[in-house]
Amino acid sequence: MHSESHSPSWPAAQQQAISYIGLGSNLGTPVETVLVAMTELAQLPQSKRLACSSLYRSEPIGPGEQGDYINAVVKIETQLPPNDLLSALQAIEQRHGRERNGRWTPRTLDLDILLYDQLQIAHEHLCIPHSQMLQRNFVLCPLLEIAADLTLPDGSQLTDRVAACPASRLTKLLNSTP
Ligand code: A4P
Ligand code: MG
Repeated sequence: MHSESHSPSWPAAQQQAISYIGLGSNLGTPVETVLVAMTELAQLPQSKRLACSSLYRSEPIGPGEQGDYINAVVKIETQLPPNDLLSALQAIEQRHGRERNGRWTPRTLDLDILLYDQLQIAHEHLCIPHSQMLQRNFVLCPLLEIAADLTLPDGSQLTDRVAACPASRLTKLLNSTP
């Protein structure tokens, strides 16, 4: 958990912002974990869950032999400033027994802030838009499902970003929208 104070460039006491959260799991019971995490995202303080993508099975990106991931994206409306939202997401990860064993290693639950309105920040502990999202079809495809007309903070269209994204194995699980 992080204790740094608000950077002056971050929104303080908030109006409503739209944020997209990426969910990923490849340890334990990933489908169940992601579905439970979706219900927990509906209970975030000062927030409302607006949409959930389907669940997707994806090829793991990371070191060594790892199981497939289950990925999804959730849209929320929130009054939490970005750093408070990050803390709330990390608390949910902890409840799911998340252990941090290194970058891109297997995990019970990973929750990433993909987007927060049109905000662009590159802070040591919080980078928005998420630094890897444009290279990951397991992020962009579920995002497209719930935000087809989205314009990204750099002015590009999500549909164009999906078309340009490197292909890796990705399967939508049928009837998996909660
Ligand atoms: N952090 C910075 N920006 C953000 C943000 N926008 N949202 C910081 C959330 N956290 C952010 O994260 C490390 C630190 O990133 C946090 O303390 C936070 O301050 P972490 O969750 O502890 O570590 P990590 O997830 O291993 O690192 P990283 O670099 O965030 O990895 P990613 O990008 O989350 O990738 N393959 C498939 N198929 N599907 C996946 O979901 N996920 C990963 C993890 C790798 N391979 C995958 C998948
Ligand atoms: Mg992460």
